[in-house]
Amino acid sequence: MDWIISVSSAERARGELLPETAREATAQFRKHGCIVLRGGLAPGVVDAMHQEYLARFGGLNGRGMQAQAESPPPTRFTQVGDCRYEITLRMNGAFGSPEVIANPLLLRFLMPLLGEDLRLSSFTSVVSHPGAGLQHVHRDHAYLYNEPSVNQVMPVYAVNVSVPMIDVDMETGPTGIWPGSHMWDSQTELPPLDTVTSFPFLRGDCVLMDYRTLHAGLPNRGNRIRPIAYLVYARTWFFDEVNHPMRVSLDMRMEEYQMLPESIRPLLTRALAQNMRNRWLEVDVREADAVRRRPQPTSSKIGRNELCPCGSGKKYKHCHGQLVPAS
Ligand SMILES: O=C(O)CCC(=O)C(=O)O
Repeated sequence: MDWIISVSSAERARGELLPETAREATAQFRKHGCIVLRGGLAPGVVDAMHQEYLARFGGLNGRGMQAQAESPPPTRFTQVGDCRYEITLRMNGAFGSPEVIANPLLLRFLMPLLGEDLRLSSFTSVVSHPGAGLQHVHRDHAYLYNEPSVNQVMPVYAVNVSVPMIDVDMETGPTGIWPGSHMWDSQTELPPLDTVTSFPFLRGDCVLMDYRTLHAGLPNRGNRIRPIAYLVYARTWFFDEVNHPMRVSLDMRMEEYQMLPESIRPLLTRALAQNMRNRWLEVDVREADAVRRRPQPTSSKIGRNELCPCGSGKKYKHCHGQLVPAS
């Protein structure tokens, strides 16, 4: 397959593809709406992500995931298929490493496609548990314009980077992809399932997909839990308002944001904005609480020297509070 591009350890160490590799990868991405950068991440980085995943969520079986997804918001879990769950990842530990969220090789590849000022739009994981069925075939986002002629020439506006945290063989179920579907005229017509392209994912793969490319999680017929991390990068003007309605799409605390190198903070401004919004909610809750605790007046009696409540501007004693002489 011409869209699986091998990344050498020298390119990885330099944090940049060789110019001819980058040219080839960009051409394939534009044509197919997807590529694999095989070896894009070092095995140690991916293994650390998997360890972090296990430490946080390894104790949850399918039923535990289901209960989390059904609990009232806020929750970081959403069901996205049968025995398949999407989880917003808190960006700390291995999931907060600049090597993962702001990987130089990936960013240098993405900048010509999305602009130098691209933004991280979401960071989640989709996990399929043994027994997961075939997911519905979908695009991550609808076309921005309905006119087919526009979509044909519309450049990419968001890229989903999947990072499998384990080697995913065909039994465990990788993601099936329909190359070229980002440019199809109709966005309602779904292709026959037997036209899907699928292949095992390896640790270290970065599977890049145009947000318009059709794909579906394949069934998990094995006995391993299969977590894949998803980093979505977008043009500055594109905001995804469909995929994370009941949860945050980026979860990074202020102290973690402030520890990031200055140079990558612009990439993460949306994490900062979501964090700020949470802080305002906390302020709202604190203020409402303070009002509730404030001592309430015990009597509604009006003092004689206070303004009359009728709005006349006179003192109460000279207005409605005048003493009526005893007859
Ligand atoms: O589980 C997978 O392989 C794909 C998941 C996915 O595309 C989604 O949930 O949007």
